[in-house]
Amino acid sequence: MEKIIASIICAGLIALIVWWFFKKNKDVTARASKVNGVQKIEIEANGGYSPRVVMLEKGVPAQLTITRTDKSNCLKEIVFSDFGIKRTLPLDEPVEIEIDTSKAGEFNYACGMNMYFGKVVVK
Ligand SMILES: [Cu+2]
Repeated sequence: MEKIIASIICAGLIALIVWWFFKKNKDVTARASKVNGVQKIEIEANGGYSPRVVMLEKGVPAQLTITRTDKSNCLKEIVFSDFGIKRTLPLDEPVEIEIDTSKAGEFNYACGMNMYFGKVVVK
């Protein structure tokens, strides 16, 4: 009897870990969706970036819409150093940023203080 109970608890724990991992993973990486030939994706800046990693298709125009909902000033600026982009994110106001997808690669972005990071992957 004890063994059965132990097995059930064990299976439950594994299910919980798997569920948590997938849930978390889903929040971290997202693929942009195409609207009229433009890849679009929304990113929320709140204690970090969500999704943190954005997958883009090479050669298709891309636009990120970033909204800062975090009242702290840490995420006030966003910097895409590879693209020479530095933008201010006003609180609760969506800011559109065009990303050059002509070259494949992984391009990091960060808050103005280099504390929070995200990544754009062009494939
Ligand atoms: Cu910061």
